[in-house]
Amino acid sequence: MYRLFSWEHSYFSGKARAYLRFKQRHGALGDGFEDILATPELIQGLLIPRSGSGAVPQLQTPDGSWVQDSSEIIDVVEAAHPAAPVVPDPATRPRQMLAAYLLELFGDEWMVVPGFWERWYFSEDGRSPNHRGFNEQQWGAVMAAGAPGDARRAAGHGFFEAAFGISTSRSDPRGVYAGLVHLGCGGDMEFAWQASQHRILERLEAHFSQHDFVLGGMPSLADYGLLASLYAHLYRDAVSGFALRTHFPIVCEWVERTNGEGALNARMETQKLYSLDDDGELLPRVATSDGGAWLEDDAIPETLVPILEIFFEEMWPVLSDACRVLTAYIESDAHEAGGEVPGKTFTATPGFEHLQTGTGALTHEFELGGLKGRRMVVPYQVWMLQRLEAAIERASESREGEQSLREFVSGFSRGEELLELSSILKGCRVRKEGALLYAER
Ligand SMILES: N[C@@H](CCC(=O)N[C@@H](CS)C(=O)NCC(=O)O)C(=O)O
Repeated sequence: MYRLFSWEHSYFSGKARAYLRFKQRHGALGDGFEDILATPELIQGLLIPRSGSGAVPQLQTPDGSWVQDSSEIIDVVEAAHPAAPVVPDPATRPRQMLAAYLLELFGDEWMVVPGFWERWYFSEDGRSPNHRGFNEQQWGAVMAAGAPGDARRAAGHGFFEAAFGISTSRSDPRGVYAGLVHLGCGGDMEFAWQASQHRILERLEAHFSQHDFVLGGMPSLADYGLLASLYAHLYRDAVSGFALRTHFPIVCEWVERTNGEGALNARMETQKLYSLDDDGELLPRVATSDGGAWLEDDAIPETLVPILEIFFEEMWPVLSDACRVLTAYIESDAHEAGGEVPGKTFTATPGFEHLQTGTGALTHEFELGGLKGRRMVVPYQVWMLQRLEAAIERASESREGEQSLREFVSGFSRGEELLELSSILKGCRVRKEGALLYAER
């Protein structure tokens, strides 16, 4: 059996868990998986010694090896269990493949900023509405699992002060509050990120009004990437959860469907809807849209295009500039050939703060909603682009595949640059070993 070590309130845990539930529901995960609450005792005594990192989610495979980062978890499980695939085959569905990887990247590494911000903004002193109590409870439920309720809540409360200095979040940002600044979500920029998120949600509401999942009637990698932001932060957290349910009820229904729990009304791809035949007997039919499948002929749903447009408008310029900045750093004397580069996303990586904060060599200017900000370069995003590059190469092995992709991306702002990924990544390729990333050069 697989073991997933996760938290209910963790961004990337929601993505990995929903994906594993999908494979399990389809009988495509061998003996299945156990979802294990990653308490501090397990993190200190098991995860860190075995995998070198305390981040969640982490997956222990039946042979005892450890896998981390939700995308690598999905890659490893897809390779071991190819039935009920979540990644469209690049050879036969190149456009859907591209959309799936792009929206995974967008959900994981762009929507993370406003999702992360909403959790901590509405937990600050003096904010109204305020979900600090709920947030203390959900963190305390991990930190003091099994203790009485008041002790769990107190554990969350104490941790927020000790680790994040929550009462001085504006004057002396630490922990998560420092992370938001590193990600370019400090000062004026925070409302630009919120506006970006609202625009995405409006377009998702329109899309899910027509299709039950991103690519039709069956989930794909894109749904799990988007769920990272949508589940733990925007759906579960109290203030954002109220707003999501109130303004974007169809997106909420998709969250329940994709999360795969408490979803009877929302319907799942393994569920049947019934009507009655002439004899009053139950007559089953597929419960999800589009005949319960991805659209045929590698079609991209019309309502998905406006969402991809936001990726190309907002995120792609930042990603391509980040590649340029990382390349310059790797070529500089500050970097030792083949040495480590910063890792995960939420804050600057310990040991790399001087590079990833302020005007350090691994920071760059970016634009959002007409405002200019500064943020850190996140080499993990380069690793994600390398996965996309490999899939584009497979899709481009045939002339038709290459042409189909070219026509598709040419409809987006700077879209054709994606077909030049190899030259963009040439100077900044990274190698991933568990939690750590190393430059190839
Ligand atoms: N890119 C990773 C991110 C993992 C991650 O950053 N996890 C967060 C919680 S969602 C975490 O564990 N942070 C605490 C830590 O890194 O020790 C993924 O896709 O899984």
